[in-house]
Amino acid sequence: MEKVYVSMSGDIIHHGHLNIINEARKLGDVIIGLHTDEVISEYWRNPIMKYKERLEVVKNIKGVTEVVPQSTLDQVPNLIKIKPKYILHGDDWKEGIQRNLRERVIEVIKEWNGKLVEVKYTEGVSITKLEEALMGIGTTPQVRMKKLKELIYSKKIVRIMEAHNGLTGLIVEKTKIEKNGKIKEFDGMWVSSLCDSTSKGKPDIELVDLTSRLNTINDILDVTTKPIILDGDTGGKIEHFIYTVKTLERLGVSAIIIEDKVGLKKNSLFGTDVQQTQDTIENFCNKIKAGREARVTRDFMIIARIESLISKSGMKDAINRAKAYINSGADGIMIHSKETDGNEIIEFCKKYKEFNKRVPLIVVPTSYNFMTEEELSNLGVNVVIYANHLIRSAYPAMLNTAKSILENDRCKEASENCMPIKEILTLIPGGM
Ligand code: SPV
Ligand code: MG
Repeated sequence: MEKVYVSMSGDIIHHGHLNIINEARKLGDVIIGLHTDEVISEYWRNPIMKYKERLEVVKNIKGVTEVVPQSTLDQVPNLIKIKPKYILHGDDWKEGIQRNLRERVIEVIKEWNGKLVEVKYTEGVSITKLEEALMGIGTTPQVRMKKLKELIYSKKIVRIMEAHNGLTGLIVEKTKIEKNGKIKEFDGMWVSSLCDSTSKGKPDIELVDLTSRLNTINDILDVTTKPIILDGDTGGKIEHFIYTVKTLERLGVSAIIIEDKVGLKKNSLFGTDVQQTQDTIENFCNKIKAGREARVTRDFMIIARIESLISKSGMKDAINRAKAYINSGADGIMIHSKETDGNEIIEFCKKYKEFNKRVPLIVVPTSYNFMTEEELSNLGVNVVIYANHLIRSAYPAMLNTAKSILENDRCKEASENCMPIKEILTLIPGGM
């Protein structure tokens, strides 16, 4: 029998896949190159089922002779090893992100006279559509909450974007691009105190109370499935923080980040231009411990944010605090800096790498914005938060529209920069 190779992720199996396998078995012994978990998370998202589980499913499909791991998105390394006579694939990879992969296959199989057989794409079914349907069904608080930890422990770097209402939540949930053969999207949402307060027209001084913050969170929870990290400001009094943790965990928020400040909190990016007081290490450690004791599951993360570089208390203080907070049970450390050259962040990360006991490291590169995710990941950063970019880009656009109408005594000119009415009417499904 000839060898026939079919590459797949096997995470969501639909009749399109079965059709390809059926065609493949007419030509010989079907060998499935099953994408490893790393491949799937690298080019797409965290797999719903782990490799071992997917292996169980796929090897039991009628007509499958063997399943081998495929540890790159490109099937060529496996093809060189196996040298199958036939390679089967859906004919939908001629364009888009898979085009280069296809060309490489065609080139390499010439060596042993292999043949690429392209099976007609099964209309009306695609994983993207199935995923959208799943998103429509929604998620549960437990499933959503766990996702952040799973992502942190399986992805090179977790990419978080701010959301301050349902609409921005949808942008974070749904925006995808194709780049270098990979699908890129955000992994979750940051409910920033700055953006939540600003969108309510209020200053970022812990004035927007928890009830109001919870309303924002609920609006986002209603229309999304990705994990949420709440900017919890100082966390308030320990006695209050305990209740906050319980409430957030019950709702399915994945993490709260609290900063080691006391008194009237002001935004960190003011730096030393405003009076800000750091908490004592002892008191902040007690807050972390109280939060940990209050939570019901280990899936909910309490992340400690260090403000020493913001308050100019020095690197040594930042390092000491990081060690103390980790020892008190913090599930992650966020180190903040407003320096634009990134040097103090680089120094902190290098020192942090040498810690014996480490927890995930989180950064907010608003000021040192030239640094890429890859650079940060190489420094040992696990989560990058783009903390304010949706509101900062929306506000100038809205302001210009308002000014244009005043300027022109009509809305024709302003309309040119607006999305078409038809598009806004159908942006959110279910309105017709
Ligand atoms: C926020 O987004 O509210 C933050 C991050 O706390 S920063 O504004 O940089 O302090
Ligand atoms: Mg904040």
